[in-house]
Amino acid sequence: MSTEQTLVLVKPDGVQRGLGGTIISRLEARGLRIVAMKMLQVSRDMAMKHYGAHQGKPFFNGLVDFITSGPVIAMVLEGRSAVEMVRTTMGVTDPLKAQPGTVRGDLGVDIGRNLVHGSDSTESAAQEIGFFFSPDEILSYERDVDRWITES
Ligand code: IDP
Ligand code: MG
Repeated sequence: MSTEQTLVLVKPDGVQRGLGGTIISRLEARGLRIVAMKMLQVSRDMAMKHYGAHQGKPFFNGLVDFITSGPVIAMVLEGRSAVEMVRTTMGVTDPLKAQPGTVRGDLGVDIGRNLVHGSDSTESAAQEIGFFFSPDEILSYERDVDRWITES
């Protein structure tokens, strides 16, 4: 039950479909605090690093093409159990199998166009945050509302 940081990307399909605000709203509404955010176009080099664990899989080249195909919105979100909070709010990888009520389950249909990325562990979050943000881009602040989101 500790405070964590996680990396979230609204992928190029989310930006193109005008779903950036919707996706960010759903995460904010769960109480997560945005501590860094920017828009950028991911380079192939960055994509290979970010998705390094998938190198060699049949979908890897398509995944790199996709994630570099247009601007993304990158964010660091912070909060209690932030990694799991983001993963459950996103839904499972394949939108067809994702539960209604999740971003992917409500808004997606294709595993190769699943709208959003969220780190899968605190270890990968630390690594991915380092790919996308320098330490001085990550803010540290509290909100009065935080005491209404978690008991302690
Ligand atoms: P995750 O995004 O839910 O963590 P991962 O297994 O880490 O899912 O896969 C990374 C990304 O690779 C997925 O979000 C999706 O965009 C893409 N991907 C994964 N499996 C497939 C597949 O079977 N076909 C096409 N793309 C895939
Ligand atoms: Mg993953």
